[in-house]
Amino acid sequence: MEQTFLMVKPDGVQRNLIGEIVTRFERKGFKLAGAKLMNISKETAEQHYQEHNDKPFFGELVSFITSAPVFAMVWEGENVIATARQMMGKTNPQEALPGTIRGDYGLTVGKNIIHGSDAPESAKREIDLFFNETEIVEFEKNGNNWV
Ligand code: 3AN
Repeated sequence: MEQTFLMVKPDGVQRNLIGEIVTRFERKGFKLAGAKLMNISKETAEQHYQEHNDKPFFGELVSFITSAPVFAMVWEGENVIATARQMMGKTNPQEALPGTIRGDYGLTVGKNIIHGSDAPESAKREIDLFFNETEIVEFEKNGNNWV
């Protein structure tokens, strides 16, 4: 089953949006396979954003993402990579549609609440960067047995 890496960025954590964001993906039907609140080191941040290392905002990006804890997650489900990106909305919250996470809660491109992998290759790379094998849980979900 497809997996993606999603992360509530420091602004989302500080604004108490972890629960809201987790709820959206749970209710959509995706399965949480791993999650942790963590501080990101400068080295990990630079690796994570390696494709932007020639951009003028690279320094800002790294200092923001390392400025306070993030909530890192692995989510699983059919087409989860592309669907999660749709649910996040466009990178610039001013262009993100209402109903999307960035459309509903974001104001600026620098602080846009959430990160999500954009392709299978980046999903694998980012999951491996943030999680070790023991932190990703394989389990059956059969909710009716629990009520
Ligand atoms: P996305 O997060 O939607 O995949 P990317 O990969 O183009 O967007 O950009 C990575 C992150 O870099 C964005 N989440 C955003 O926080 C930041 N970013 C993108 N463009 C700018 C910009 N022009 N100025 C400042 N930060 C930016």
